[in-house]
Amino acid sequence: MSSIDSVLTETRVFPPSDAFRLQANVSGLEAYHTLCEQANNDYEGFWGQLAREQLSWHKPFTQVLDERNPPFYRWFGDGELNVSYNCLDRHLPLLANKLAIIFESDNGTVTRVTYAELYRRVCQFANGLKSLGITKGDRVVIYMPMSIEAVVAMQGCARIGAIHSVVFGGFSSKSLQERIIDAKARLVVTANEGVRGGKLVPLKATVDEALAAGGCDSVERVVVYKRAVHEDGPWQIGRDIWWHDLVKGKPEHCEPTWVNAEDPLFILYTSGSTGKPKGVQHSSAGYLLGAINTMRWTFDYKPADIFWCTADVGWITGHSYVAYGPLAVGATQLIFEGVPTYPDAGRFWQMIEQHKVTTFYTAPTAIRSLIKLGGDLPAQYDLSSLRLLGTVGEPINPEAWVWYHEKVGGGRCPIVDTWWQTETGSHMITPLPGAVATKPGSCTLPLPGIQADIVDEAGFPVENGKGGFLVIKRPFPSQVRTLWNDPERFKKAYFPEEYNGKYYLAGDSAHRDEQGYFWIMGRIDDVLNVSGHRLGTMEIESALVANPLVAEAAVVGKPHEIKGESIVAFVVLKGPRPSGDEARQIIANLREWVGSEIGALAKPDEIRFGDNLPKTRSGKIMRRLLRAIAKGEEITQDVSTLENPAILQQLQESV
Ligand code: 6R9
Repeated sequence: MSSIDSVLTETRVFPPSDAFRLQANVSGLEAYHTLCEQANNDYEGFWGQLAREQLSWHKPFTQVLDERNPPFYRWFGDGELNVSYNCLDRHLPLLANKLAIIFESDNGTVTRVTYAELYRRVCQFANGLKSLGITKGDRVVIYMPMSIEAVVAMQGCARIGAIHSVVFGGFSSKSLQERIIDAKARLVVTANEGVRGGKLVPLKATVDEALAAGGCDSVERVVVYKRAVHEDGPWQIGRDIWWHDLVKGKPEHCEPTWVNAEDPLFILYTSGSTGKPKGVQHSSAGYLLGAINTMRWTFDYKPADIFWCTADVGWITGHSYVAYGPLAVGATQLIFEGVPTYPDAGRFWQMIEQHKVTTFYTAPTAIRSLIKLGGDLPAQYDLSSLRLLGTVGEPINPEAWVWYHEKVGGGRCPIVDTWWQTETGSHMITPLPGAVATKPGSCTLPLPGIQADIVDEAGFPVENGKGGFLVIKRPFPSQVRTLWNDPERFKKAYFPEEYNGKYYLAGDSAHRDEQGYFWIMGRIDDVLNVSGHRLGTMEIESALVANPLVAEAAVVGKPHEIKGESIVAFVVLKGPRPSGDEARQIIANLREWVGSEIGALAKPDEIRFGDNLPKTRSGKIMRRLLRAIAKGEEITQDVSTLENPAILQQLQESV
């Protein structure tokens, strides 16, 4: 379904309606071009002005961009501010009683929190952190369910200058342990449990397991939010502390710790093409500026909006468009604990109706699964409050786009297909909904000030219609600053020598059409995109090989109707190649194994056994052949360099 061909032949164009354009923050194509020109003519002036207008500074900056030590760029480098102050305090004079968060739990209970109340909660939690000795620059790992508390924990860290690293609640204890060790976290914030789709997620137990597995000596305390459903598990006196005990009696004000613009706000681990996850480090000021600009540009933010981004705070989308962006502009946002298909596939639509959501932002994989499970369900709800729709995470298939546009958006809401990454911090290529005509499947044009291009191996721009590597040619405020503990890897991974270390290499391939619209084709590295989540093939392979039965493994992606890509693993066992019931049993065990090594989202959908893997004479696994085999395609490629051609047939027959 997610075929590149269908994208290539897409010709439908949807210009913004007059009604939308006339009220838009950036109104009309000319306004967009004017902004782009301003940025091109005076790059620093453009960003500097935005940073002065959109951020509240404790100490104003005098220098916009410092490029003396590429690719370690600094933005607004002598300024001081506090991100939590920008998300809370500065709204209080006018918006104290405005709703900041409408939280809906898995079973439908709704909790509403105003800006004044959120401010109190963040301050109390920040004071709690201080009472545990956490100070500026300390790392705090957050392993939480979707909740008001998750946002409070992130904002609380920001308030005192502590660096958070949120780990998605679906990750295993092993993945959690790895991240805690790499970040040398002093504190872990978790919940006793999470609830998703009526099922309990044992978060605290997973933290216990991670910490017991060793190497986590840096962790002094574990703060546990009671999402009380169940009996409490084991408790380590002296280490574990209940959230409610921590904040009890703490002052409701906490002076923000002023930090340098470049001080890290957070680290977020993401998959790269080699085994270890990359600790993407973001700045304070530049990052927040990206989130604010895109709330205004891409989401056309208006004070009366009810904004809903369905992403979990464990991903970058949940950082920029749940924990920071909406609060920084003073929006009212909906936060949802559960899953789109519980109690049925009408849950999202029911919630949009109930809370009168105006701006809805979700992933293509969710849209595809909701089409499949209940394509007619949106019609049963009143979705007339919606005015803007968005997608993120992977290319959206034109047919899913059109369904979203018609069935959810009533043909009236623009769709912003936002291309960006953990590393870019905020949207890079996306329509401005009141300015740029959309085409189903295209993320359209770069935002003002974003110098995106498509180049060949040597760094020369490719002509329209030709595929190439997506790069960003100039530094921008919200970009990744470095990889935690690994500046060398940062340089190598993102600023290759082929481009004189100047261009940011996104790791995606793309092409442009005759109007200059960008169409993302997929990753160029060994990274899979499963349900909009990045997974390194190496990570999964390493997990498989860590199993005592496994000698060798190669993992590839295969197009999947709902998940975008599914995971196919080719495995060589140390013992003889199994068949029948024995093979089925080992497959089940290996899937569980990967689930516990990395997390359920990394479990291979398919595992095939071979006596060997197709390799070149120099011993390199020929992944393109494995990809073809996984798709059931005939092998037309040249296999003459293969050391063991006979293996191909065996793997093809091993379904
Ligand atoms: C925000 C996020 C980044 C990778 C990126 C690309 C894919 C994201 C996309 C898209 C096509 C879009 N991707 N948005 N592909 N169209 N609108 O998803 O960050 O988890 O780091 O993934 O996701 O391949 O390189 P992250």
